[in-house]
Amino acid sequence: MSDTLFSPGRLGRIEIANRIIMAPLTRNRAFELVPTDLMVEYYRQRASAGLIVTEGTQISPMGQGYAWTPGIHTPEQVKGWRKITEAVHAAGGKIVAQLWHVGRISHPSLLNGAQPVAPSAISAEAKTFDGKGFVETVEPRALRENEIPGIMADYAHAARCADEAGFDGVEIHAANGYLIDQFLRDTANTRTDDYGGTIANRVRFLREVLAAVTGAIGADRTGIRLSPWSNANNVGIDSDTPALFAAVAEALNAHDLAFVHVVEGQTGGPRDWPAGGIEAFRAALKAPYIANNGYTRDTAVSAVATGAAYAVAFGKAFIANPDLPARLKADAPLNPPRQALFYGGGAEGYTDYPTL
Ligand code: 8OZ
Repeated sequence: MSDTLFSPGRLGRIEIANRIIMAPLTRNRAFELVPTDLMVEYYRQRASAGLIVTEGTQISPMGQGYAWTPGIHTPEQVKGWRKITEAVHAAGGKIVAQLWHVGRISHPSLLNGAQPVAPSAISAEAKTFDGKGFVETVEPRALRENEIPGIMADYAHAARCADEAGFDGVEIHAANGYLIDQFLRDTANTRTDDYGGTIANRVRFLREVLAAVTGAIGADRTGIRLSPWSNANNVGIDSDTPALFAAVAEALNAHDLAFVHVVEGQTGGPRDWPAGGIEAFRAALKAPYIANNGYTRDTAVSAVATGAAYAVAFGKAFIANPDLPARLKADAPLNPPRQALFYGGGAEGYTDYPTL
């Protein structure tokens, strides 16, 4: 195989110009929860990525967990996203919408006073941002079994909205301790019905999301992001991660998905922990594999050259380098990201990073 990080390729139905993927990045600049013209400019600047995965976009009002994150469930939001997909396509890029439900990682102040929902009434004791500052997440309300079909309908509706907005596909956010990850793990899911207990039952919610989204827009335009070994948002490490994620791999392999995108190791922390964990999961997967978490130019080049990954996603490097593929190709220096400007605010630290 002679694939390199710079080779064109294909993720399901999506043709990509290179293997350099823009990771989903929460930026909290959609003050009315609708994509803005500034966001159009931000994504347009980054259209040379092989594929852009948008920031997490809530599938419903109850799916929101932070201030000023855009949704993908109303006509106004579809209209706003359409400007973004048109700008990215006009610049030769590809873009998928990340479909997000945060579950318990939220706060009543973001939900019109409602209590966040989750598989079980267990507090994450994590933090969220409510627009004024960081606040402790609250104890969620356990979803009734008869509410789950409505959430699946929300996933299908959001996928159809993404299609209508002109996206090339979607990425299901099943990582980092949000709703789907909460159902998967016995640390957050203590249900005694068909959605809890055995591994097969805890994977059921994910299987139903996969069916809803692939049924709405097709498996070859559906990808997914997972973080099997991560404790992001205090989700906890499952008592049997290898067995749980073997069952997850089987659920994914039941569809011809466009890609599986994995946060390796700890989100924002060590990637190679525990040794061999990610390799076993990757080996069980049928779909093209996108690796993520702290890759450098050298490790990304090597991951694609050795076949360890089909493509590699970069987060912070894409925040600070709109022309990241050109810089990696030329082995040019990278702009450093300005972390204080990641969340909220305007153009500063968002659309003002220089190209080469
Ligand atoms: C950073 C800040 C807020 C949300 C994730 C969607 O961790 C996020 C997120 C990241 O997946």
